[in-house]
Amino acid sequence: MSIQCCSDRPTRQGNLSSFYPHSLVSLPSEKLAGRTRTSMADNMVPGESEVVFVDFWANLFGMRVLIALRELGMSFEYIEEDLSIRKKSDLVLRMNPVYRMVPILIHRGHPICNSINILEYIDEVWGHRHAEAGGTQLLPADPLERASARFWADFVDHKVFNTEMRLFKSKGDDEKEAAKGELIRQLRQLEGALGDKNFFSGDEFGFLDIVVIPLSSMFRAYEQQGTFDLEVECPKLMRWEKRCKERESVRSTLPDEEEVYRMHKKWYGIE
Ligand SMILES: N[C@@H](CCC(=O)N[C@@H](CS)C(=O)NCC(=O)O)C(=O)O
Repeated sequence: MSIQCCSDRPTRQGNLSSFYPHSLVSLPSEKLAGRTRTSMADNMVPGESEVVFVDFWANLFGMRVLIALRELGMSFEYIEEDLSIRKKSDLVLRMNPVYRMVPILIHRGHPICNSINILEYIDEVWGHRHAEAGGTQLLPADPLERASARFWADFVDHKVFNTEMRLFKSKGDDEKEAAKGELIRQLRQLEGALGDKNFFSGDEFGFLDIVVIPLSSMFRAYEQQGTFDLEVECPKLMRWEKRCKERESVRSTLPDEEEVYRMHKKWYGIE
């Protein structure tokens, strides 16, 4: 399923600030996991920074974007969209009228929607600068490796997330066993793509690592829900998880796992 960006593209003068107050919610600071309004100069109007990131603290898709922004050392303004209440903010309705979802990146007033699309945008717009300064671009340079990274990203979004949902919503032992078996199979397939490498594209942390690592916020939940041990089932993937979590961008982004699990149980209606 491809996600379209909205065609209604407000200009910077379209004044995002009129939508802003509704989106700001006060959450206990530990839940925000570093999602404070970073890098806003004192004289800036809220919502009018060059780069604005709109998300909900427990959203695995949004964590990808936050990690990418931090990897590239970018300045941005963060706006929390409270998905625990039913009503969407005017900002989200206006910036993503097609799907009404977060994450949304707003660059000079233009919305970019869907986490994978956003990562690619970040890489295209700011990745070169980062590479010139001695870093690496998020996506691999080689077209075949890029195609492979995109393939596995699609696999995570369309296979693994669906199976996660099946596991959480399963009723009865048979359904649960089937979903658990499928999830372990898929995580092993992902582990196969990692192979013996440090990161998915080799020695450098990049695009596919960023796509997959937020899933680790749910690994302990998978174990509890399915009664299995990921150290036993996917030991290489677990070592990769630890390597990723040594990075500041990842550590500062992933929220408390128990809080994320609690929120997902609410979303899946199992609490
Ligand atoms: N494919 C999208 C999925 C984004 C998504 O599912 N966002 C959810 C949060 S987990 C959302 O905003 N849900 C709000 C709703 O459906 O009302 C992406 O990668 O960004």
